[in-house]
Amino acid sequence: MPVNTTSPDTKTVTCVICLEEFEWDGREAYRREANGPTARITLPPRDSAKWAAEVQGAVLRCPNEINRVPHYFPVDFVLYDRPVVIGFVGTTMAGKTCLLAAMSGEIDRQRLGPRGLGTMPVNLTEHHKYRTEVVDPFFDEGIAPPHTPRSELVTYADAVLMTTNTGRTFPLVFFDAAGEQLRGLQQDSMALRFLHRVDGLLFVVDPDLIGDGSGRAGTGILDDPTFSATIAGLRFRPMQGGRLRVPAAIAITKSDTLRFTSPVDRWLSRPTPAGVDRDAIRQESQDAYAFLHQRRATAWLAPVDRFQWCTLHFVSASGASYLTADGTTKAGRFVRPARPRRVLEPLMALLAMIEEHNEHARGD
Ligand SMILES: Nc1nc2c(ncn2[C@@H]2O[C@H](COP(=O)(O)OP(=O)(O)O)[C@@H](O)[C@H]2O)c(=O)[nH]1
Ligand SMILES: [Mg+2]
Ligand SMILES: [Zn+2]
Repeated sequence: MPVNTTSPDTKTVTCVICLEEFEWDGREAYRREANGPTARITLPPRDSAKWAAEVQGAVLRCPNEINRVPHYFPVDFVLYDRPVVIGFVGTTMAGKTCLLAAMSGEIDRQRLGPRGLGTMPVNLTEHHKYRTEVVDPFFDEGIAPPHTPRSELVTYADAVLMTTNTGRTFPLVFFDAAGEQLRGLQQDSMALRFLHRVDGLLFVVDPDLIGDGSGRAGTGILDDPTFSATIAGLRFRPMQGGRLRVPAAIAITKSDTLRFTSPVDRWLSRPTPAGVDRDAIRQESQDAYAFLHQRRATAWLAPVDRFQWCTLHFVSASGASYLTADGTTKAGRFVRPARPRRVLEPLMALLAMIEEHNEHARGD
């Protein structure tokens, strides 16, 4: 871009939908009309008295069209610190979609408030659609989020604008990195942008796939190839002593199925701490490590060896068991409305590690 057309408000911003970085002049924006079409507008200068009113509801158009369809996201997401990007990694049916819906619902219900984190309302159409179509039915009626077979390796899942009690505001963006088709990882531009940009990884472990420690393997499946593919894909990221400097957490999900198993029972019934309880995180990590190790689930423990910082957690997205279709019950629902257990613990641990160790997440 020629220098003389660059406005003093120009800055590099990140699209929260596809993670493309682009230059934004601080002025060009769009406004969604009632029925779809989006009108181009010019925002007044930032120091203008009209700015605050004009910026309400304004969206940016990302220059990176997906399948030739443009996408837009609220200006709010580029007005504060750069986004913190969290990726959910795990095989199909591991429980990623349910865990994400549980976390997103807990965040919307302000359950991070007592822990010093809040959200600012943003009119992100995608978030509202996700909330009304997926999160609310899960919380209100126990309807399982739809299982959607996908062709993409990495997909946008949800974004919120977080505020901390120290006055920081940043977009928190969730991506689903199922990697159901690992083939072509290096050619997929979305997957590459994600691997370059991701600030924290959440590895989702399905205890159903793991044996009970008596030598009987749960399903005979001894690995989650999405873990190894993601770790391999991150090899160009900064390392320290051979370990990746990207914070990671392992969430053993569906822990409601282990609620009578020690030590899972103790963790599931434990009250939520205020803020981040580092001693509790260390103890739970040790317990969860021992739990997986005893069951010879060593492949699922790979992140502990490969990442400089990795915590482990027992969580349940639904807090209740899943009903299998048997003629009387409809497929795709849990016995009760969702009552997630400890789903915010891995997120709190990741955010604390990111804050502490990731230079980028501290803002510009
Ligand atoms: N009991 C129990 N089952 C769960 C839980 N989360 C997921 N499931 C089961 O696992 C299935 C797959 O979950 P899903 O989130 O779609 O997995 P994904 O393919 O990794 O996104 C669901 O349909 C449920 O049957 C949970 O917290 N508790
Ligand atoms: Mg899914
Ligand atoms: Zn984009």
